[in-house]
Amino acid sequence: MATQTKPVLHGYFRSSCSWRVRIAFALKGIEYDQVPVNLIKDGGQQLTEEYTTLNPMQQVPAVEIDGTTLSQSLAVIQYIDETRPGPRLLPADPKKRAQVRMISDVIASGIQPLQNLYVIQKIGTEKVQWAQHFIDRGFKALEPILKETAGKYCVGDEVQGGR
Ligand SMILES: N[C@@H](CCC(=O)N[C@@H](CS)C(=O)NCC(=O)O)C(=O)O
Repeated sequence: MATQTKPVLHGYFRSSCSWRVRIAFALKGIEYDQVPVNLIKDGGQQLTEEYTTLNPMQQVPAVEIDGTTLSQSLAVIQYIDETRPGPRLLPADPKKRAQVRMISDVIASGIQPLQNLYVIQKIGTEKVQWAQHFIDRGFKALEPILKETAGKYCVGDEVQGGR
C-alpha cells in the first residue's frame, strides 16, 4: 500500500526513460523528490558504487517508493498505476491495454536500448550507423502498428481514463 513518504526519482534530465516516469507522476498528480544522476559528468554517475546498489543495471531511472527501489520505467509506471488513485495510465479495455504494452515494448526493448551511451561507447562512435540501422528498423515496424491503434495518441484519443 502507498505510504506518506514522497517517492524519490533518480533520473537524468534528458533521459527518455526518466521522462516516462516524470510524465506518469505528473498525470497522477503525485509529488516526488528528484536526485539527478548525470550520465556524462565524472565519467557517468550511474556507474558509481552507490548508484549501482540502487540499480545494478547502472541506468536511470530508479525510483525509491514505498520502502523499495524499482527500476525499469515501464514497471515503475505500472506500479504507480496499480497503487495510486486518480486517472488510470493504462486503458481499462484489455485489448487496448495490450496494445499500449506492445507499443511500449517495441520502443523500450526494440528501439531505445541501442542508442544508450554504454552501447555507443562499446561499439565506437564510428559504428553508430550500425545502431541506427536497428533503430530505423524498429521505427519502421512501429508505423504499421500505429496505423492500427492510433487516434490522437498512440492508442486512441485519451492519455488517461477514469477509474
Ligand atoms: N529499460 C530501461 C532502460 C533504461 C535506460 O536505458 N536508461 C538510459 C537513459 S534513457 C541510461 O541510464 N543509460 C545509461 C548509459 O547509457 O550508460 C527503462 O525503461 O528504464
